Amino acid sequence: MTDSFCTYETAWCPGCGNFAIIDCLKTALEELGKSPSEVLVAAGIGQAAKTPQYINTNAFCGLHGRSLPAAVAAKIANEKLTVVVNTGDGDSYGEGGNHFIHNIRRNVDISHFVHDNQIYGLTKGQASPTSMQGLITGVQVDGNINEPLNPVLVAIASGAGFVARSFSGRKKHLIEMMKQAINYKGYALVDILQPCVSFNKVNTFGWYNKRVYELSNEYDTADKIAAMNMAMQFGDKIPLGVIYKQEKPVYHRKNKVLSDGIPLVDKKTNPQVVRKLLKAYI
Ligand SMILES: Cc1ncc(C[n+]2csc(CCOP(=O)(O)OP(=O)(O)O)c2C)c(N)n1
Ligand code: SF4
Repeated sequence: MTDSFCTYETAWCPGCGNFAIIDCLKTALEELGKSPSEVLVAAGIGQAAKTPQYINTNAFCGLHGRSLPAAVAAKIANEKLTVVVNTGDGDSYGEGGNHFIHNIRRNVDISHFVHDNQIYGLTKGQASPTSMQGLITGVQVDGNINEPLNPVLVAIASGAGFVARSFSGRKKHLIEMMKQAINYKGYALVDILQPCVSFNKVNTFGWYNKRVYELSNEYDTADKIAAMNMAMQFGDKIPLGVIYKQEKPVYHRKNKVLSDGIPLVDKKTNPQVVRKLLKAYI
């Protein structure tokens, strides 16, 4: 890996899965031949959401759960930008859960990399939407009573065209998933299993490592029902890989104004039309 995307000192705990994920992101971008100015990394709030601060690209750090609206807006304005959202399971599936579902329907061409440590790391270990039932935390002292959300299943059921899972402990696999997601034309989710060494003492590196396995080349990524069954496998065995893939029309081709291929930022605006519009509101 070269250092075109830089290496910064971080505030993450030693041993956190975030280190491997950011390394993989930099490698994936480099291997795809991207330069820092061509890329936007967006995030909400959390430990994973600090990623844009530790990588040399354009960055957006926004409100909790609001990384997707900003990311899709940036992509709509400038189709040439490679837009990657890197944020946590709480931020993406909890606070940002509504955006998660509805941006799948829009199918803007962005990649969404969720650092899924099954806990709220930044706020010191409360249960997140993907926390296992029974998980004891500082707040859920008798164990988490809620059932976990299955983000991979939700994404497939909501109509996402590219849905994958990887693990921060399998860097080669993760780089490949990131590259495929970035190259996919449309909304692409990679749910990335990641240990939080400080606050999730159950779903550790060893816990994931014992369970994960990579899908074989024979697995048919186009079969939606098979993909939903595969997505439901999350226990003693956890499949990694592209779980579902289907080509779909992207937002830019569906939208009349954008479908001419000229990025919004490069379009010429007629000042007379703008003046008329403004006058209508005065
Ligand atoms: C609207 C709102 N609710 C709650 C918080 C508090 N908060 C900040 S980060 C966070 C959890 C982040 O968890 P996750 O997205 O899983 O990321 P991690 O820190 O584990 O990487 C919470 C609950 C907040 N800042 N804003
Ligand atoms: S609290 Fe957890 S998620 Fe946050 S930096 Fe430490 S190990 Fe990583």
